[in-house]
Amino acid sequence: MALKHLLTPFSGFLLACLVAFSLQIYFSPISPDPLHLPPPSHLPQNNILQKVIKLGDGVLLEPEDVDVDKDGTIYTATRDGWIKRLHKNGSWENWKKVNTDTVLGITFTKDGDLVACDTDQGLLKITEAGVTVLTSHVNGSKISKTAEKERKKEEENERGGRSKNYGVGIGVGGGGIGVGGGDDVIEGPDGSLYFSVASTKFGLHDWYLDVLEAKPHGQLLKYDPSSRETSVLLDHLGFANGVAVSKDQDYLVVCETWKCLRHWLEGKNKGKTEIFVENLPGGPDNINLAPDGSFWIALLRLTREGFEFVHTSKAAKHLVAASRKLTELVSGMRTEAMAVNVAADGKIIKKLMDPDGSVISFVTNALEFEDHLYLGSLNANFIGKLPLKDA
Ligand SMILES: *[C@@H]1O[C@H](CO)[C@@H](O)[C@H](O)[C@H]1NC(C)=O
Ligand SMILES: *[C@@H]1O[C@H](CO)[C@@H](O)[C@H](O)[C@H]1NC(C)=O
Ligand SMILES: [Ca+2]
Repeated sequence: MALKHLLTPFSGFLLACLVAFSLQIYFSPISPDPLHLPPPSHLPQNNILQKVIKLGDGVLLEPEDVDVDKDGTIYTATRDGWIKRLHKNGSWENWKKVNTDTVLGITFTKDGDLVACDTDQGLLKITEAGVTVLTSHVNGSKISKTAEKERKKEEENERGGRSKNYGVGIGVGGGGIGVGGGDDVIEGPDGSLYFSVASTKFGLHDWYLDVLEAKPHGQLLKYDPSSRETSVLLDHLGFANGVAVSKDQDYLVVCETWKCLRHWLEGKNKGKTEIFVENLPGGPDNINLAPDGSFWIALLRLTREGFEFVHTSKAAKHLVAASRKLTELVSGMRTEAMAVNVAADGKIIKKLMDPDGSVISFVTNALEFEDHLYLGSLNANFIGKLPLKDA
């Protein structure tokens, strides 16, 4: 009798748990696969990135990418919707208003125009005259398919009184935005613009869900300025991000989860794609060609120490995906900064770190210019400037 009394509430509780868990999987925003983490890096830890000088401290809201024009003026896109630039005399200028917090990668073309990836609108051209959209569609459909979906979802959530935002603190805007409109861009030798789409499924605020889902939703697109057409060059990439062109302009490099691919633009292998570097000790963000022909790649620590198990368990992924707090607990971007220098043969030469993120973390870009490294970050209100003699 006593046992029966005990058992009923207990089994009821178990049943409730089971139902709740099944429902959670049923309504889960992700359909996850296991993510195989890279082997531990053999390069020693260091704190070289803690030596950065802070440029524009407090003026620059989460500057993701950095580029330099012919005159040595430094440009970045910030989360308050500006393209800001640093003149040689040390003064910052709010150069052009883009009115969106979703501009990530920027690059200068040989003609001196600034091209920017807006994850919401597509590829933008920014000149003294103003801002124009170069392309927003690929193969007849909107590049940033997620943008509209996200906005609708968020509106519904707000109406329902439960606003979900899985983004790990990126952006100040409230609107849902897609990483689908472009992440990083580079001009090829023939004037084509090559740009990456990190995820055709999840938005910028939801990008950690793409990490958890671990399915290859990324693409490399090509915009041909003469025909004004955009095509898919590479499909099914895992969170496609940084794009760069080699010193001899004979190949381009596009980065995805833990590795970068080399796609030949010229020569006997033209059109072929192969692995350039793999087993990177973090998730690659932007990549930039260095003056000596090597590359600098910013690496993200995707997982906080001790939470690696989440990537191998579907149940844990569903659980984490259901709560923004858990997502923040698991994600490691704000706990560390890392950049690597990779030779033209794909060998990792050097690793620079802020191992506890105490000075800079979430470094998304490393650009070498005049013997310094310029570091963008989605968790800083400055650009880090590191004298390379200290590296
Ligand atoms: C710095 O240079 C820019 C561009 O030439 C100029 O507009 C600005 O007024 C200068 N600022 C100072 C403080 O000299
Ligand atoms: C582009 O669209 C056509 C027609 O809808 C389709 O057959 C083709 O597979 C698409 N190509 C890509 C790369 O999506
Ligand atoms: Ca990027």
